[in-house]
Amino acid sequence: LRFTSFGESHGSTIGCVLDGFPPGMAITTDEIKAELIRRATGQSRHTSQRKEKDDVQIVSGVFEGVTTGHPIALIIENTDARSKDYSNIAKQIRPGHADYSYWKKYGVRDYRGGGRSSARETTMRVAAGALARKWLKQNHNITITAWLSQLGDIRLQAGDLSKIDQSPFFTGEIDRVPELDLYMDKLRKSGDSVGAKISAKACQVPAGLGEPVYGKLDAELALAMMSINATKGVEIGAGFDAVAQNGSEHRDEIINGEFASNYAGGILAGISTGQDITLSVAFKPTSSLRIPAQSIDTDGHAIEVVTKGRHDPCVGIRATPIVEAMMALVIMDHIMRHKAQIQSNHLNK
Ligand code: EPS
Repeated sequence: LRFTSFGESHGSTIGCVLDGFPPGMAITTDEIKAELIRRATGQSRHTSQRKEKDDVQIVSGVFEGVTTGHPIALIIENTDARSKDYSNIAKQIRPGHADYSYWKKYGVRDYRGGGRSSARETTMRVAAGALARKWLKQNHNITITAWLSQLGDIRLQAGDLSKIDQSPFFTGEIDRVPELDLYMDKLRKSGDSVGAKISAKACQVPAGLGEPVYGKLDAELALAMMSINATKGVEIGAGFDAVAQNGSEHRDEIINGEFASNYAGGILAGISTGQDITLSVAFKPTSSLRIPAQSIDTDGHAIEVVTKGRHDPCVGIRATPIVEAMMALVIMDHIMRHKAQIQSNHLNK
């Protein structure tokens, strides 16, 4: 399975190609849109107020509502970009933003929004992930759920994960939504931003996915998560907590044929064990702020930057469906690779 996206936050269109998807799965734009809405801006007061329709078009790889096995191409028009909001920073570098490293690498400044580095790009990951999630559920009964496990310094338990879509926070601790509302309202008024941690689990994943050295399942999940904009860290299973554990605690004992714990996060030596695959992802605070900051312009002069436009005080909250989508794409890819190697002796005659 190969996935790539194209388009910038303020370009005419964003899109993706998902190549290698198996033929024969029914899919509609409504099913994809149902996932896109979960990630979209403008759904609550706690996100960017940019109002994109996110009307997805399937332009290749689906005929009469069914995947054909050819590359699946999806596109979405950008309908609510306001590039003039960024004219004041046309030559300015926002500290903590891709502005700096893109400028150093390419020497070309596309100041319209975040360009390729914008969370806008993640729309296409969720669109492609909608197909992968459906395929995983339909063919292998695999479900993937992510939730907000930390907002700034507020730590959250998984709670009742059937309720994560009942609030804009993707929290299973639905009783704590007023506390989160209050926190975000205060933050927004201050003009500042904050980070977030998203945790996720994939259930019913069979044992044996992944490769032992190169192409480890955990390495590829980590790569997929790190490729999401604003990601700063990924943990598999116990993650960094494993540092303070003893081996006698961390090893997941097998009692009467059942694992007694899951500190490994469902992956041992790069290969799935059949337990739930668990991971967490750290998202940094958004760097586009109306609070003034010291920086430079593209001529190297010292300046003070103030960013206008519509931004997320915590882009990590909206990352929940993106984490689910990336997890789905990686696990689906590994199922297909596993079958190619392990079941290739049994071709139909
Ligand atoms: C983003 C900045 C804002 C967000 C955008 C992500 O866009 P703009 O530059 O137009 O103000 O609205 O998010 C989306 C449009 C989206 O669909 O996720 C950023 O800098 O990451």
